[in-house]
Amino acid sequence: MGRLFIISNRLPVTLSVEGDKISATASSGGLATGLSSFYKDAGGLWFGWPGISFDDVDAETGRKIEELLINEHQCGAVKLTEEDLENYYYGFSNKTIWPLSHYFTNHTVFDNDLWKAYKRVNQKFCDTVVEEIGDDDVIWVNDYQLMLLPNMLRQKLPHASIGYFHHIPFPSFELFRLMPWRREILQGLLGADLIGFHTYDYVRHFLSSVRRILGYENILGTVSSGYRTTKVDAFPMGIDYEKFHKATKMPEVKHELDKIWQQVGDRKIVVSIDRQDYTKGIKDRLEAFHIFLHRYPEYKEKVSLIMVTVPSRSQVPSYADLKSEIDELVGKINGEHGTLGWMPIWYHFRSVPFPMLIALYSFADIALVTPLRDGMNLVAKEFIATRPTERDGDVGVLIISEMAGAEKELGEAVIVNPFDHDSVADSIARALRMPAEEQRRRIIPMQERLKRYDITKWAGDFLQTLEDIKSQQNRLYSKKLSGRLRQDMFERYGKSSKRLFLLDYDGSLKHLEDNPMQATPDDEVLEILSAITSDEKNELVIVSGRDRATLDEWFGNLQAGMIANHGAWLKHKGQEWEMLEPLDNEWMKNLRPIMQLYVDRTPGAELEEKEFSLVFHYRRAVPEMAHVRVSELKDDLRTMTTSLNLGILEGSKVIEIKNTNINKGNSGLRFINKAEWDFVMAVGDDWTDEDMFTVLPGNSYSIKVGLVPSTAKYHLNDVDAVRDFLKNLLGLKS
Ligand code: GDG
Repeated sequence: MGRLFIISNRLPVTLSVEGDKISATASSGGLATGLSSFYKDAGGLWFGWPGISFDDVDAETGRKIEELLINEHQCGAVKLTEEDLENYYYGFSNKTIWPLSHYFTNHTVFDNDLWKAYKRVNQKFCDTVVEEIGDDDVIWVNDYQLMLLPNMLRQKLPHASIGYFHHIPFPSFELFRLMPWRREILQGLLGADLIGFHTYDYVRHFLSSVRRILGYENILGTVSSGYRTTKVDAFPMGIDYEKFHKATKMPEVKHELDKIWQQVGDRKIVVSIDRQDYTKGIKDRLEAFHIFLHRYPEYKEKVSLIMVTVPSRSQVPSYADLKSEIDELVGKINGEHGTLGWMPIWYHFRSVPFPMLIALYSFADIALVTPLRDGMNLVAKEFIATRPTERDGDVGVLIISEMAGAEKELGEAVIVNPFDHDSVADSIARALRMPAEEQRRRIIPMQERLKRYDITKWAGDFLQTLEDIKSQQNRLYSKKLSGRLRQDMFERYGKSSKRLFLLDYDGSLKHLEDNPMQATPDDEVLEILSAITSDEKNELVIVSGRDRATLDEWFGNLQAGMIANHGAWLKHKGQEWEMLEPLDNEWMKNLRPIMQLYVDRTPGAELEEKEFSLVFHYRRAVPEMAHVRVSELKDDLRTMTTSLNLGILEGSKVIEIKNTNINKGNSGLRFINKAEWDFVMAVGDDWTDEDMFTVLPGNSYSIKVGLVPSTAKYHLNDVDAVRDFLKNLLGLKS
């Protein structure tokens, strides 16, 4: 394994430049803590924006900044300008992706200029990092600001291990489909080998969008996107448990606790801490607290809500509006319920230092964490970690929204729907009355869970999975035909005098088109095929699932053999078409009406009748419905087909019923057995080509197009690589 590089929008280091003086302050945020030991030990760097705009930074200062970051923090700067920040960060990231992913369509802006900036800045990240990163390194890209980066990196570093973690929710297909650039974004992510989300719900949503928008299926979370595979899984992010648990003993925290005690005395405290963001449900929380004050007057002067909201993204209009709405609501509630000696809500619009944060977590009786939608929510986990379960008495209660990802791991908390203000109000009263024994019973298992799967475990788990995927690829997948292997093959080609080429067409020599009728051979492919046939030492066979007429029309002028209909028909060079074996298609009469019925019940599906097979196409049908129908249909057909020597073949969004003897292997053998070849090369990209690979003589070159599991010995990345390879082999290119 190579070095490890982390990439995120923000570096875990913030720069300040005053005249000649440049300084950098390291952040103690969760991600920085979790990842630092990994990338530092592995000799890599963390790349991201260091918090200053680079518009006015001259070359000399830029160089000093780079030295400081690299020498003291093992970091590299991505130099963003004011315009980048405005349009990529505050723009597309926070006016488009963030609100849409949190189900706030009313705040979502679709603007082509912002999208262009997002693409441009993702490319800037790519250009900055590829100067440092090698093809055998490991790269971990973080979060929604960089969704195009995995594929941009993949184009430059085809063999690097690339992981991507998404820290926010992935919305359901119904929401994601609204995004005008949905295809590009999904393709961008699928450049990664591993994509991680906080919860299985987000994994499901992502896989469903990939299936419906791009048409790529997955098996147990591994998506096959043409020539590559990507594993998608859930890795719920943890916290630095020990740091939070032990922090309550710090003298600075004790000092802060004394100060709070002097102000609050033995009043009960409800605490609420978040960035000022409309997704966090701050207004709804205030409404619920207001109802609580009305409904439970016995708590008058006995309970206060301490609410810390940290200023955030104030350049974005929807955030600025929120500030005045919250100010107004706090004023209204305090005005209505406050007394001379008691303020129901203590509202702080600022970030508090770490010791104060811990003092608030540990002083509070209740944490009220009620986001309307939240990828994970670390505040809830941090509150649990600070609770002093070692001593007797009250240990506190967490009230958490069912819309936060963290709720999945904190099932013992009091769980609420944040939109149901009445029930949140009742939950506050319930928490205030909860017996100490019940509080402990709930908190202790949550603490144990968070201690086990902490931030280091989380990061280690993600990286281990990425490493496993790479070694699986190296073990399972065929070897790339490059370097020495390629040279050896060229040499053998030169020395041989009786050579056979079995070349699949669609997906191997020609890119797959959405409309298969547009796959007519272009000049380049015809030039390659003619070059093969013009050497009398060569025999070419074009292998295809297409029918005889199409192959004749496209390749009839070439001196080549052909295999049509996946092997049902074959034709030797200069001769007539012949059937692989006498085939009977009487069975079609019986099966056609059954399949037609399924087609009629599945909008978007089609029945294709080939000469010797019936094909049920469901590419355009709603995937979930098609899945149900296909399994029902297979069940129905299975009983009928076994007695008729028919097989059900499943392809990409098709099932085909045909005679079991028909395949590219059996027809390929007719050519293989014809002569003593001293050089055999077969190229194919899909499952039907596997039959051909398995019948080849031992010393043949079987080549799979794409990096996916195969019985072939070698692989080439895609159609362009196949063409390039053949041109070099044939001397069409030096
Ligand atoms: C995004 C996703 C996901 C907050 N106020 C203060 C302060 N904080 C610290 C907390 C916590 C962090 O900030 C906030 O993390 P959250 O997870 O709660 O929320 P987001 O910022 O929205 O984070 C979220 C997360 O990414 C990780 O993947 O969980 O769903 O939206 O660590 O302690 N720290 C200090 N003073 C404050 O006033 N010192």
